[in-house]
Amino acid sequence: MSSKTGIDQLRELEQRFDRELAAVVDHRSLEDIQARYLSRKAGLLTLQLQNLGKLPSSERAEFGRVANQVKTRIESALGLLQTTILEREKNEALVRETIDVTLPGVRRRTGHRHPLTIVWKEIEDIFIAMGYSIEEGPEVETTYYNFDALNTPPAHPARDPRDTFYISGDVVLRTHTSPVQIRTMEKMKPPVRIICPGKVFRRDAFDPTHSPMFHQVEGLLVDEGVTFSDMKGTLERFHKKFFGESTQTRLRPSFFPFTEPSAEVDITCVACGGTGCRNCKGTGWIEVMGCGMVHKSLFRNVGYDPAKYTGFAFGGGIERYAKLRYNVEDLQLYFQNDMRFLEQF
Ligand code: 2NM
Repeated sequence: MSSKTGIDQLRELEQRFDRELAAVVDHRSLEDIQARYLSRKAGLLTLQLQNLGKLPSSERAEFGRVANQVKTRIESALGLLQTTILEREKNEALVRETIDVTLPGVRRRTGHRHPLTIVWKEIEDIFIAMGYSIEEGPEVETTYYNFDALNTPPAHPARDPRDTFYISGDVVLRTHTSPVQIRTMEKMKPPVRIICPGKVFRRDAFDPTHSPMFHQVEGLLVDEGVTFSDMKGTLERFHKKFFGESTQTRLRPSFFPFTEPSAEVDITCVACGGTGCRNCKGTGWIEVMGCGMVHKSLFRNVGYDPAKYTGFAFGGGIERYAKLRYNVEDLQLYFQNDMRFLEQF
């Protein structure tokens, strides 16, 4: 190979490099051309430089000089372009990735408790503070736990399939949470202090005052020497905690199969404080729950000695307490899950 040809090839390579350099637009194509010409193993210029050893010694100096010139040109052209490209790409990235920190954020809608759950937990907390514990049980019950053990006679109207959901002849959807209290008494000896909240089912069509499913809280306290006045004091304390210290509680005689004596529980009207208004139909009182001294036959059914123990029980609807707390009349609102309603609590 003559040095003329070798130097010509160097010059051709240089021109080819200039053409290809013009097509370099980003760091990727820059890295490509860098490798193509300068790669230590297979770069086009590197290969040319290997020709040096094949030249006659008289021509080596000239070839070497031109080769160095070309190499320096290529390296500095690439270095210059690299600075330009990196700078441009950095600026492009800055523009592309700019975040306007003054834009309003995406508002996350956080959930919260359902109004019935708020009231449910509040009732639980008041009784927990008085030493009660929470007991829950099955929503599908046998007629034994839902009726028989609770002293409800075989012909009692509550057993009518038009009022109670029957799964089979002796299995029902519980109509109250009292079966949980029977189950608890079967499990533990007195003293018993429990609250049983949960879903209950009655065969009613949905309307503003009825629902086939609603919620109850029932309470039970059994020990030696428990009296009717213990019951009244407990319910009074509960209502003062829930509705405010000025709330009064009164009992009126009533009847339930599972308690004797039994009473309806009224509180002074939450709207007028007892003076009489539309809310309480002018009476000053609002009925909130039922209560009574646990019937001896229940104690016999669970193996407690009725001569040794007495107890009181009470039960009320969570929806009723929610209605009085939030002044929401229409029962259906609690179950339709309309966000416009739920968001208000
Ligand atoms: C009421 C009214 C009166 C009651 C009775 C029992 C128990 F523990 F004997 F099973 N639980 N709840 C009861 C008593 C419920 O609701 C209106």
